[in-house]
Amino acid sequence: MTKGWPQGLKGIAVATAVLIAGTAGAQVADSAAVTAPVAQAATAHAAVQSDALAGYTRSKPTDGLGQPVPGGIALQEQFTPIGQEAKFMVEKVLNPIIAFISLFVLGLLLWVIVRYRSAAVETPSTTTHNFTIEVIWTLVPAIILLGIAFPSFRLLANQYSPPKADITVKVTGYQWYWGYEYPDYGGISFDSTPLSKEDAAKAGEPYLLDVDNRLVVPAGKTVKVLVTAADVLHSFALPSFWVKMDAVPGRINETWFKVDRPGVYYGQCSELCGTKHGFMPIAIEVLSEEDFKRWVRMKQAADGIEPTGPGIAVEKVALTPAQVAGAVREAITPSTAPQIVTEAPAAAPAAPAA
Ligand SMILES: [Cu+2]
Repeated sequence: MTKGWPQGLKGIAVATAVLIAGTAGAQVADSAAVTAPVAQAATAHAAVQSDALAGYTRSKPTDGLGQPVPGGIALQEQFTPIGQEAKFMVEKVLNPIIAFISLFVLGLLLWVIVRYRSAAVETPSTTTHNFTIEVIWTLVPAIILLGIAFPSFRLLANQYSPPKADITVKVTGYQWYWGYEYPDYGGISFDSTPLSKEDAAKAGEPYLLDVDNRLVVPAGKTVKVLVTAADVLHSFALPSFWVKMDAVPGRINETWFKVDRPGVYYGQCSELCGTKHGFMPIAIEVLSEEDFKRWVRMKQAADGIEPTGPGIAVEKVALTPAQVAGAVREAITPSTAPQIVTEAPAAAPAAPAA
C-alpha cells in the first residue's frame, strides 16, 4: 500500500487522536457496551426466530474450534488449505529452526564464557582469522535462509492466487459493525452487530464474538471476499481461516477462503478503528450446500428479492410438465385465481426447459 507523505502525517495525527480518545473513551465504551446491545438484543432475537421459521436453523458453535481458547498461545486450528499450509510452516519449520539456532548460539556463548575465561587460559590465543570457519558460518546461514525462502514464497503466492471463485461476498467495515452483501444472490445485504451479554449467554454463544446476523457461506466452495470500509480503516480478520485483510475507505481489497467443515468460526476487527473497535466481531457460518441454498431462499424471501443466483434460479425450472399444466389449469379457474397469480411467473420459465 502506498501512502503519500501528507497522508502519512495525517495518519499519525489520526492515530494519536484515536489513542487519546481511546483512553478518554474507555468509560464511554463501557457504558455504550451496556446500552447499545440492549437495543440490538431485540433485533437479534427477532432474527434468530424468523430464521428458525424458514427451515434454517442457526448453527451452534463448537467449543474451542474457530475461536480463541482460554490460556491458548498457539495458532488456532486451521480450516482452510492456506491456513493449514501456513500453520505447518510456522510450527513445523520456522519455530524449530528458530529454537535450534537460539539454543545453539546460547550454547556457544556459554562454552566460550566458561572455557576461555581469563582464569582458565594461561596464554590467550592470538588467532584472528580462520578461512574454513568463516566459509562455514557464511554458507550455512545462507543455505538455511534459502530453505526457508522457497516454501515462504510458495505460501505467499498461494495466498494471492486464489482458485476461481464459486461465490463472492462484499464486506464493508463501519464504525462499529460489519455490513455483508451477496452480489451473486440478488444483492442480499444486512448488517452484523454483536449479541448482548444476556443474549449470548441465553443462546450459548460466545459474547463479543457472536453476532445477530452471521456471514453465511457454503462449505467446500471458494469464497471470494471483497473488503472495503465506509468511514475509517478496519480489518477483516478470521484467525482460523488465515484471513486478515485491511478494509480501506474508497478501495476494494480481495481475499478468499475455502472451508470444508460446516460450523461457526469467529474473528474480530483487527485495525484500531475507534472506541467500539472491540465491539465489532466477525462470525462466519459455514453451511452444507443444501442448507446454504435454504438460507439464501429465506433471505431473498425476507428481502422481497426474486429467487436468483447459482443453484437458486435453476431450481425454479425443476417443475414437471404436469405441474406446469396443473398450475396453468388452476390459474384459469376463477375460484383459485388469486392464489395462483403469484406462482405463475415462477412456473412460466419452466415451459422452454421442458
Ligand atoms: Cu473496526
